Amino acid sequence: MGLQSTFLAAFLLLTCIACSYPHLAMAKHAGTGITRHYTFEIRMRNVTRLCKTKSIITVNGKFPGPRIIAREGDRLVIKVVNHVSNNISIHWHGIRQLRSGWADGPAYITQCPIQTGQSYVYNFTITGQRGTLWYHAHVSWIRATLYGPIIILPTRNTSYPFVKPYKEVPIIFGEWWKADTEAVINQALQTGAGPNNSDAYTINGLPGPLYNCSSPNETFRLRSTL
Ligand SMILES: *[C@@H]1O[C@H](CO)[C@@H](O)[C@H](O)[C@H]1NC(C)=O
Ligand SMILES: *[C@@H]1O[C@H](CO)[C@@H](O)[C@H](O)[C@H]1NC(C)=O
Ligand SMILES: *[C@@H]1O[C@H](CO)[C@@H](O)[C@H](O)[C@H]1NC(C)=O
Ligand SMILES: *[C@@H]1O[C@H](CO)[C@@H](O)[C@H](O)[C@H]1NC(C)=O
Ligand SMILES: *[C@@H]1O[C@H](CO)[C@@H](O)[C@H](O)[C@H]1NC(C)=O
Ligand SMILES: *[C@@H]1O[C@H](CO)[C@@H](O)[C@H](O)[C@H]1NC(C)=O
Ligand SMILES: *[C@@H]1O[C@H](CO)[C@@H](O)[C@H](O)[C@H]1NC(C)=O
Ligand SMILES: [Cu+2]
Repeated sequence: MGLQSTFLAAFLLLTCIACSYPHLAMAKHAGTGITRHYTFEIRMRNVTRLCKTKSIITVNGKFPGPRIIAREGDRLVIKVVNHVSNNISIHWHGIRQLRSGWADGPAYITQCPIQTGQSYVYNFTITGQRGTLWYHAHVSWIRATLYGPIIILPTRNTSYPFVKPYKEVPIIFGEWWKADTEAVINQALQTGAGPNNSDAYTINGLPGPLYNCSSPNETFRLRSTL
């Protein structure tokens, strides 16, 4: 399963939460929210997975990237500063950009990518949506390491249409390549063959315990305290 199909699966999984409750879209309070500011410094960081260390592109040195938390009706103002040598843009995946298409993120579609040393301010409101979405880079395969959750809470005094869960943990599926992911996609584009398979599937950036060389503190665990 390639990167694209995995993200597609995650996309379907996550967006179903939104599409199952179309009536909620009516319960919006556009313009009643607050403005939440974030700064994303795009930086390299060395990360070890499967016994191999490599340099990856991250948001603020975090992998996965930091959580964005907002309420339905809020405005998000996210300044992205590019400190790496690659061009960058970030897609706020699943957010309906209502009259803010230039904040959507796909490079060369709705914006030029952010070049090295440059910054761009994404400015948009969240209207008629709640649940968990995610953001990821939208140039080449940089999204292999640059991604993180967007948590949209209901407006105050509004509940989700289900019983309050015991615990809420954002879960993001991904894939890990020991090789440089830009080299993987460039080779595929040059040869016309499919890109090399990843070396591991990941949950929140960590492989499971069954791969060779999955050290205990570098594998995903979800503990229950019930
Ligand atoms: C990653 O490690 C290499 C080799 O040790 C080092 O040269 C480089 O500066 C490190 N990069 C970062 C971002 O720490
Ligand atoms: C970065 O973006 C600029 C402007 O679109 C483009 O001219 C340049 O070729 C891009 N660089 C890479 C490495 O893709
Ligand atoms: C974000 O967009 C709103 C509406 O267009 C505008 O009033 C506000 O000044 C913008 N904020 C920034 C930081 O660009
Ligand atoms: C939420 O409910 C509490 C208690 O009923 C009330 O005091 C508060 O004003 C409400 N807040 C909003 C934003 O409606
Ligand atoms: C892809 O896999 C082939 C076969 O294992 C290997 O020779 C090649 O170096 C890999 N490409 C990259 C970019 O890692
Ligand atoms: C782990 O390594 C051993 C020895 O190289 C190999 O036989 C086995 O298939 C590997 N297991 C996985 C899950 O990659
Ligand atoms: C796991 O433990 C090793 C040895 O203490 C440490 O070097 C490494 O950074 C840790 N990895 C994580 C992801 O915390
Ligand atoms: Cu996307």
